[in-house]
Amino acid sequence: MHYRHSLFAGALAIFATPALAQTAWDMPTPYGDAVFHTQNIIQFADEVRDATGGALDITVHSAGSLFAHPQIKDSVRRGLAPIGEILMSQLVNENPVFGVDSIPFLANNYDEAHMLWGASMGAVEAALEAQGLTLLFAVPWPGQSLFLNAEVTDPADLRGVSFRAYNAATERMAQLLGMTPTQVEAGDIPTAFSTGRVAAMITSPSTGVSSQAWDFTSHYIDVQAWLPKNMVFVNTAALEALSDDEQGALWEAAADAEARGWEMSMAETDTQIARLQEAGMTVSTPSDALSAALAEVGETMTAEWLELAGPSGETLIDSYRGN
Ligand code: PCA
Repeated sequence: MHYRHSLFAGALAIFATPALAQTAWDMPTPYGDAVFHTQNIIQFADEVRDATGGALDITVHSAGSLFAHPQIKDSVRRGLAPIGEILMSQLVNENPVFGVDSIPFLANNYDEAHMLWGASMGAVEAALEAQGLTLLFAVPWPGQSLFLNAEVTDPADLRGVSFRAYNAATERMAQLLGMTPTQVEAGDIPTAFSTGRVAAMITSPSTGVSSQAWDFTSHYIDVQAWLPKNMVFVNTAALEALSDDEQGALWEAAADAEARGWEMSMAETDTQIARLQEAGMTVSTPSDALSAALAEVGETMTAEWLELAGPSGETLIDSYRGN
């Protein structure tokens, strides 16, 4: 009797503790812990935890450890995870607006990337909203540049090279340059090179450093052709199940993470190029012939995107260029 009574008292004490109102969220993300996007998100989760006194506790599962990158969006849509991060252009097949940040030379510096985001954010939000998802924030990678095994000044030397792609746009770019593309997730880059599946890639100096590109490529050509974004989004029903205070804390931490992420990205561009050079890579600017070939690819891909996106795409590009 006495024993049962004390158990009951213990249960009452537990129910009286406010910590029981805790919400634990698992957050799948695609990239490794050393990547600035992941570090930014870990800080975001810390800020949400602090601001809510531990009531909203987000655990970051990086490097595709909870869901693989191609599964993260649907996992959040279906409520298997309440929140997640992906490369936005991964969804271009659903809606062209998701891929507007991956067209070569449409917006290839931070000011232009920011203006393009201003012109496209509303359409991205609406496309997510239609799936029961709410956009929290987006952060660009540094400019995308070439990693090669030899010095290339003549674009004809790219023909036939096996090329690591990470979305539809990088695949299309490779085709237009006569290369052979293969889709490879960032975490699999070193293996794809070491097993000979690919011999070249275009990515940020950040991903060059996190994949230790100097182990399998010798030349970095600084083209900085576009700044693709990662986006963080939440299942709208899960968001609405939070208290008003928790929702407020989440939005405030998201705004901070967006501002901090853009700063981190800008700061990374030069420091990570320097690290590639320190590790022994030859860093150069593109030859005139290579620049011209890449610019032509950019024009072709802009036209193709406009055709795919139709009148709303045209309005978006006009509003971006009018900025
Ligand atoms: N890194 C990611 C996407 C863009 C980037 O800079 C990758 O290479 O997969």
